[in-house]
Amino acid sequence: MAKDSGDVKNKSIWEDATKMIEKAARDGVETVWDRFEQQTPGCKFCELGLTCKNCNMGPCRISLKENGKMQRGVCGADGNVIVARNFGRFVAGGSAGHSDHGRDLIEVLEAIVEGKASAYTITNEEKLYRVAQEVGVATDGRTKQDVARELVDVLFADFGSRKKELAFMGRVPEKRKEIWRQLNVIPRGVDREIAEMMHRTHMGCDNDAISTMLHSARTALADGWGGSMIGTELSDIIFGVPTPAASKVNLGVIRKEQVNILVHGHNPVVSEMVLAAARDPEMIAKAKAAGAEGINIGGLCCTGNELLGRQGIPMAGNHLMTELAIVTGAVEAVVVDYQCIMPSLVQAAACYHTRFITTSDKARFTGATHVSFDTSRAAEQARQIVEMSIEAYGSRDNSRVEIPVEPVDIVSGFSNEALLDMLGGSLEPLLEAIKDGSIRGVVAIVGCNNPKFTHDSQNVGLAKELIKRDILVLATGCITTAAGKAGLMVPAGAEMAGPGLQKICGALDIPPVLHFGSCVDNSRVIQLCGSIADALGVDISDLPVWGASPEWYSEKAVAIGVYCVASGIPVQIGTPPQITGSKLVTDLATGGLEDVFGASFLVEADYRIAAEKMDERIKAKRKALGLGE
Ligand code: XCC
Ligand code: SF4
Repeated sequence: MAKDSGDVKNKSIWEDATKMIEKAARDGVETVWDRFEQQTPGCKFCELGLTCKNCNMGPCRISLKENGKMQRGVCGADGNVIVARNFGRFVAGGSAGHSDHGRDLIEVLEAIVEGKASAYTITNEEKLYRVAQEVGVATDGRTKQDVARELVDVLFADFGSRKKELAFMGRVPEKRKEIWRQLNVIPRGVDREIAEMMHRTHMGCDNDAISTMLHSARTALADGWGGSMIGTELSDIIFGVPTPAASKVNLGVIRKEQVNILVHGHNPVVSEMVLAAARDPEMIAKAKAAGAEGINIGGLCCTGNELLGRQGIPMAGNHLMTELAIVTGAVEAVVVDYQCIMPSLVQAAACYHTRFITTSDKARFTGATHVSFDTSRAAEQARQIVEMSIEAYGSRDNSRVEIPVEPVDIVSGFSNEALLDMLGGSLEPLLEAIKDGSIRGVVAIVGCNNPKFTHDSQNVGLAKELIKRDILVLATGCITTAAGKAGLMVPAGAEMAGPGLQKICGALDIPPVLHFGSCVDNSRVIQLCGSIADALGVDISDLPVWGASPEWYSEKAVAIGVYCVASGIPVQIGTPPQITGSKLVTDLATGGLEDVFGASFLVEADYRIAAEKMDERIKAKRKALGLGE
């Protein structure tokens, strides 16, 4: 993992990245790799999770005493308790991020129903009715307005304290629910579980590491089967269900002769409007009057994934590419909503003519241009943003522009609905392929980059290693860009797959790595696993499936990992979270959870070894199900 940071090839596997890292150095732009070096080595106590700042008798830090006994904090908390509390708050942070995003979509749907958001509409009525029925909203003979209004109420209630379980619990296989019942971790309310985690981890509350860890599971489940699932489903209802479409990926999607606007963050509510404004003939005419050939919208991170999946916009890059996209010198504006937006983008943008435009009052950046986005004025504000970008085009210095590569092809837009469609309306052909071993297993690789690894080396390495073994890969979050750049997201990418997967990809004309959306869309993955388990009459933990996040960095990634494990899906991660100071907690996460949830974490920094270990378990699970190889 540690590497000679002097060699640019150790920073990223991509040519577009390394060329822009070199240009950044020439242009005097500091990058994430520079700062990573300044911050290395990290604080040992923090790495181990053994620091506590939860009260003002501290801060405290724990080390092993000479006799091997753990020291205690001023209050008496030992290392196990401190590690579990820190981890619990980490999970709560991630769950809060996804779930608040989900809540924002309920508010948009409510505004649509109330006639207060004229720029938005219910695009997919069929899904509205289907989801409403699932959560117990009567639909017979009712207008879509009526149904949507009640759906809004049901989903808002999911955030509160009056329910015994969340609305989407009907999607959980009964066997899994029984496990949760026994452990008392059925999620009741999204905000409730998050708030309870903050409460439990206050000094003098939950002082039993295992108890805190179990509530981490409940909190994460409220994210996966609650907040994130609401985010996914309502985005589909409002903006449309993703369907397969061709697009392009890498920094080459930035066009020298166009006004380039990059959308970044997570929530499609703003970026969909910016895209609509950029397609407005009046705006295009203005761009032409300013000397450009047109307006180009490119995606970064998960807002990019949302728009790529539904609207087919090209994808400029993932997490560690966001600064480098600006370094091309050809970006007029970066328009952001929230999450994973490096504060450094303000400084990077200031080195060029680039406007850095924030839109969420929850995510303000000192030095940014802020447009306080209001869904009742969405169209007007989106046009304002596009106009600012056109204006910025006038001050672009083309002698500083360098677009390092040509873009490559990608097919995106898979969703459970699209998958079912391709399979002819039933999961049966997929189950058959799993049963006969053409598809030996399914792994969902979940986004993120982390400068602790050579950028995308693990993401791409793991995906390739898995498809070679006839394991279908579903990609969400930042790995989508990586897999796309590696040629794994076009049907021709199946050449790199094993013979079984190759055959299936050929028959369905699909890539071996399917673009499954943004990070909230891991809700699609758990739902799919639930459906497969139900169809086979087994528990999710019996399936030959895995989650993986080799280059994870964020609190949200840990929330996803925990809800996957608690749902019975084991998860590989490339680096451990800050828990290794507690043997109790570490053993639980990497083994003990197996007895509780039928799944646990595998920490493995080398994708080759990770793939081997994942394959071993897939073999064992297939055998237990009576399936051949
Ligand atoms: Fe963020 Fe979602 Fe991770 Fe990418 S993948 S770095 S969380 S943008 Ni979700
Ligand atoms: Fe120290 Fe306990 Fe306060 Fe944490 S809660 S800072 S361990 S005294």
